[in-house]
Amino acid sequence: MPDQQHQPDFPDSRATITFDAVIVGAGFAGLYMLHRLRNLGLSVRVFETASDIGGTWFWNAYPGARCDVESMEYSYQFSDELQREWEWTERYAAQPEILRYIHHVADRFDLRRDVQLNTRVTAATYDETTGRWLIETDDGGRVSAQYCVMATGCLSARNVPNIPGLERFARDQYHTGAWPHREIDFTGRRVGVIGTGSSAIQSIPMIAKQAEHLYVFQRTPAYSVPAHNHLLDPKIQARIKANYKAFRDRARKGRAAILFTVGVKSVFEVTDEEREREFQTRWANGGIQFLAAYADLFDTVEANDVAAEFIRRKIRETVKDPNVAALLCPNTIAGCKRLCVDTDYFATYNRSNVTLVDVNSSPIDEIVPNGLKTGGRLYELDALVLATGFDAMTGALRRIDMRGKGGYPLAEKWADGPRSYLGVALAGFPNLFTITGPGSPSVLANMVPAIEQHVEWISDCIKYMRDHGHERIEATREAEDDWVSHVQDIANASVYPSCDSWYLGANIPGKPRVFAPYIGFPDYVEKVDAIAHDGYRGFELSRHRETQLAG
Ligand code: NA7
Repeated sequence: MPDQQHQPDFPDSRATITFDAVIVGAGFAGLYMLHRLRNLGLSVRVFETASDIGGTWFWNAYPGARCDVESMEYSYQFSDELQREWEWTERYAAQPEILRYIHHVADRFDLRRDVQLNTRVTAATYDETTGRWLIETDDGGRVSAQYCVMATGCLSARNVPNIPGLERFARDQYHTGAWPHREIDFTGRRVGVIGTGSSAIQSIPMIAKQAEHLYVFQRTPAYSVPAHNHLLDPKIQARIKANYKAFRDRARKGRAAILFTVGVKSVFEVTDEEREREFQTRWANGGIQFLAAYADLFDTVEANDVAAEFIRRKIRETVKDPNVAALLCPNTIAGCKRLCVDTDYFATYNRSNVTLVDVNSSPIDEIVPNGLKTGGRLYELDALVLATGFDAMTGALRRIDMRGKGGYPLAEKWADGPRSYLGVALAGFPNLFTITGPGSPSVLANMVPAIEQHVEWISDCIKYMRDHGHERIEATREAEDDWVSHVQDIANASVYPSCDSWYLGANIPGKPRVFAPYIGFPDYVEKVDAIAHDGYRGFELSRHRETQLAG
């Protein structure tokens, strides 16, 4: 792990210090935003809860954590020198390597000196008299800024399940989304993992290799395809770098801003043999491109089920015990929850030290100091791993006491689900920007290009404001309403809303069921660029004084 070097001393935080911009979060989004705003000549402070930079890639340090987008595509492209000089070692980078990369970027662009670590933003309030945001932090600090940029991440607010007795577990307990930055050795220990989403699917094979016994408590099985990860051939890397820009441009044209071949035919248009060959080839290649085999796999349940059945067949072929295989076979829409990418996940259930426990037919009764009770049995555990996911897309923002004009709380604005204009701005919250907010492609796209696109759009917007003498920007209510409907219309034309997923908030009890991300990265980019080109259509821009006089 990189050490925490170069952390500057910040002056006494109890006085209200002023900045042009405050950025919340120092992951991929916050760091690049800092770089861009600094280049515009703005004074900027970044607040980061964690003890180091890296965001998602700092927190998710669990065994086996790895990106499901290929390394050559999962990095910044704003600097050609940067993208050429960094050498990735594997097809899919593991968490430590991505974190090393983020540290490299921070060093290269001297970003650390404006990042205040170990500081959680607790409140952000818009002050209409000054036209500035007041940001409060958990160390009692207060800063004021003209712009507030939320770079808080889509999967950063951990979901700790409400299981009776959880807090009484007396042995080691971990959440995959807050994994300690030290070696955790499960050798000789009885370990329980709750959850079978992507984090569990990556960590289970690794934990199983060490544990005396591993119990996996599964409520809903997940679809997963093999990664077929391997070392990156330096020759292939050099070939891509020789024309990196063209490679990136091609990727940005893809629906998810990822470069893979997308089938143009319907899954029903081809013969059984042709379809089998195509699925087998994609399975052998590995990765999420599997579900791009045919054009209609996300359009209808029937089409999707053809691909889903192929995955189920692979599970049955891999897992020797037919009862365990049956439990591992999902029966929902494939890809409706993000498709998992694994290394030896299903084969891990053939190990004699791994037991799959179904907590769907018989839910977890309670956690007791020495284990977990379900189905009338106590599973004694030395360590418990919560791989229970996140309050996605909105959780990190809602956990901050955010108030817009007239003290209007975000919690109230989003009481029936997230509302945003372009996933980047909120009506009633002037000069506040959200990077990869709800209503933008974000988690349905390759996150790094999605982040870069937002950061550049926001910094271009701030530059435009400065060049034109505007001090204040706010999305109009009408534009926001239209955008919210547009996002839902696109989602409703797909199979996505038909099954429970964190895209819909369905994993969090009581959360309104609203599909949060925008489907289709290229369409999105075209739309938001046109809006900027039209002088920020759907926004009101003004000098602060003008607004006050008008009000
Ligand atoms: P996910 O995909 O939200 O998975 C969380 C898992 O935890 C999922 O299997 C849940 O079952 C399970 N869960 C949550 N609460 C409970 C309770 N109370 N009892 C039993 N099981 C529970 O989170 P991940 O961290 O794996 O992945 C998130 C994203 O990160 C992923 O999509 C990638 O993009 C990277 P459920 O399905 O709700 O029945």
